[in-house]
Amino acid sequence: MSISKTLSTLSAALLLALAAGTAAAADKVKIAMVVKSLGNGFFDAAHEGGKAAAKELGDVELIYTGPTAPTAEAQIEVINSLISQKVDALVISANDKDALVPIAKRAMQRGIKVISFDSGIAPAGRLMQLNPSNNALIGTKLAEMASAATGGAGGDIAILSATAQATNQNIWIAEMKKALAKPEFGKLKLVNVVYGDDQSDKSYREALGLLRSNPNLKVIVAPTTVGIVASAKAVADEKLVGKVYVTGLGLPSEMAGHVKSGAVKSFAIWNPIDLGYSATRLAYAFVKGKASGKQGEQIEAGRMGKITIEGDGEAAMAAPFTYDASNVEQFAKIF
Ligand code: RAM
Repeated sequence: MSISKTLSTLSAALLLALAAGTAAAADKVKIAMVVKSLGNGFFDAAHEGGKAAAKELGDVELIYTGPTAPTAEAQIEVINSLISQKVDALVISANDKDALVPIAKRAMQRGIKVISFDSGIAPAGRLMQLNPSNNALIGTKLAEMASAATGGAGGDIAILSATAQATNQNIWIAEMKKALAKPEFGKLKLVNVVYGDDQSDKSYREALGLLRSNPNLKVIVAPTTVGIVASAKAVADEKLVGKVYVTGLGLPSEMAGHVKSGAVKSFAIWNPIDLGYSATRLAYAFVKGKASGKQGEQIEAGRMGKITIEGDGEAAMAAPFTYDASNVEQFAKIF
């Protein structure tokens, strides 16, 4: 075979391979996971789960994205661009349940399946919401851990949350307040709620503010993985370990050192990898016409089994798991 013939055979083969590659990409189900903000370890773990689901399904292209700061405005911009890219599904952790409704509706009008997970969009703007756990259970858990941190003695407690608009934190705080109204938590007094916006530096400054303006503070409860780390750091830096305890929702990988230092006795979380995995699986089922979001529906979610849609188009995963000095190191290797 002449050199030129060999070359043209080669380039023809190359073109065929390229064409096949493009076709395969075009046939793929495009699922975009839009998180509250990038650079948050919790969402990195959810992304891991999403990638595992995409790999198992085989025909999924997973796009992982979100704004740099957790605002609804920035998230709307991201979603707008995903609509232009003609994704098949959006899996959103919302920075504001109401502000995202119009853009989510626009996406749905164009045939894009929109579901929310972690932090929900209001029912009009999504086909379903996947909660990591039962909301009341999370609220009670937060109150229980705060009480345990005081050794049952009670005293002043404060909450350091994410953004003031975060759907999930606001629901959990409301549920925690309901729990605190019960006689068994009568010795705990909630003195303040502040917002660190899921930014490490702002959360740290807010935690310092709480410590300095409440000299009798016994516990900071941070129902956010960003806020809990910043609070523990503030307690350590202010040399208040043993006097003020931090608890809330955190990642074992980010909390192990603070449990060791004594700033944190216990904290809780669910598996964020499973959450991202399930949300991706659910989005796929909607795209494939295997789910509609109606109450009672059971949706196939791979290794997580079937997920059942309850009232308001919501579904919930497992109970939060508690971590302390006895198990935090072991789980720190996973998430
Ligand atoms: C932060 C985010 C997320 C929340 C966790 C517990 O990472 O606010 O939405 O679910 O904390």
